[in-house]
Amino acid sequence: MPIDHDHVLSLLDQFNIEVPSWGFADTGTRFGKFLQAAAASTTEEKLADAGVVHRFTGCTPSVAVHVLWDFTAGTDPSDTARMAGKHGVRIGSINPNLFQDQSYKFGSATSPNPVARKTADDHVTDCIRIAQAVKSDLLSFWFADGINYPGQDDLVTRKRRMSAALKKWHDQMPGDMTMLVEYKPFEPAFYATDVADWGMAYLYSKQAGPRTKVLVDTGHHLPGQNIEHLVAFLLDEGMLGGFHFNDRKYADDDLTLGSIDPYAVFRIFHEIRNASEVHGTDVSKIAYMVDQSHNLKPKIEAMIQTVTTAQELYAKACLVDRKKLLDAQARMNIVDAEETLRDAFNTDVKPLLRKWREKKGIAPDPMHAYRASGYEARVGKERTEARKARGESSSGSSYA
Ligand code: RM4
Ligand code: MN
Ligand code: MN
Repeated sequence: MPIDHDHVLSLLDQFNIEVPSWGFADTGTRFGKFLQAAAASTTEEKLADAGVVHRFTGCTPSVAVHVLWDFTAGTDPSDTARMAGKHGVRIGSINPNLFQDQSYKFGSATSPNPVARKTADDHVTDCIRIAQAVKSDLLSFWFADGINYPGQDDLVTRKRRMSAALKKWHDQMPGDMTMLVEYKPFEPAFYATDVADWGMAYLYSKQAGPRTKVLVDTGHHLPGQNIEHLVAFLLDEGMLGGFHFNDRKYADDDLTLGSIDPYAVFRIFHEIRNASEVHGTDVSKIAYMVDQSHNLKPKIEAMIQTVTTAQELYAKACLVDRKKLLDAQARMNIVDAEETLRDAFNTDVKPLLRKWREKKGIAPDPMHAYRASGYEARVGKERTEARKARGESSSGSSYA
């Protein structure tokens, strides 16, 4: 079947990806950080870098922010929104920080310590206020809550505490705000994590209220999990809120998307297109976000690579011949059905993407154009000077 270019081009128009502010800062592992001269230290620098990614890729109009790392207490959050606008982007999801305060040693929402629960509650109230001030309609929760040893705390009591907290926060949100619940099987809790998998996230979300959905971070699964299957399942239940894109080989590695298994990412996109085109599911509200930690690659290059890879794999999924697939499935011809997917996956979509960029008036090869701009070398010099002037050696604090 000939490729319907216009159809894919218009689907690409609707495919926006949110980049995380923390992806531009110096990060590392618990063994150490390797500093990059061009890494962003300040919120303004992170927003400027996000603006650069948007300028060269044309599909990252919003930036996810982490409340503790990107907003300063006592300052007006709408200043940050204005700053984003100045750099050609807007503030996207608001990520509360429920894991760094000392009071969270035994958890936040699920802690046996009422002081910790109150601190978490106050923080979420602040986050809702910040979201309103910056005109964001997405609150994205990730909990480090859990226990390290069997018997450390009562699992059912913790479940009830989580449920009650999420319900309260759901009801506290203005009517046009949605909250996302992210899950993760381990780390930092080593024995039992309170929101450990998509089943728990689904149930907590369901109980919290209709404006709560599940967030699938592709790195947050135990080895062997069939992610596209749970994506299809959540979509059909109207419970898929969004993604944190990254790739991994072993654990929550936060590598660039598609670096390890691009076919797996393609299969996720295939299920999304399938839900829309075969089952009529509304997929327009899915929040596509990147959650990566670029500790070795240059930050902006890693982000451009991720975003263009996501576009390529999404375009390939748009090319799956659904009629042919349905027909092969009806004939119970496994080989034909599978080949329909492989044909799309193996199609070279680079010319299509060049065409899309041409239409948008941006350079056909974003990485090449970015490198030619000399941005990294320039800000590398400027930021090193600025850090020196502030008496800092690295780009400041973040979790990794
Ligand atoms: C987690 C998770 C969250 C992120 C935290 C800091 O592993 O992926 O999305 O906000 O890290
Ligand atoms: Mn994540
Ligand atoms: Mn993670």
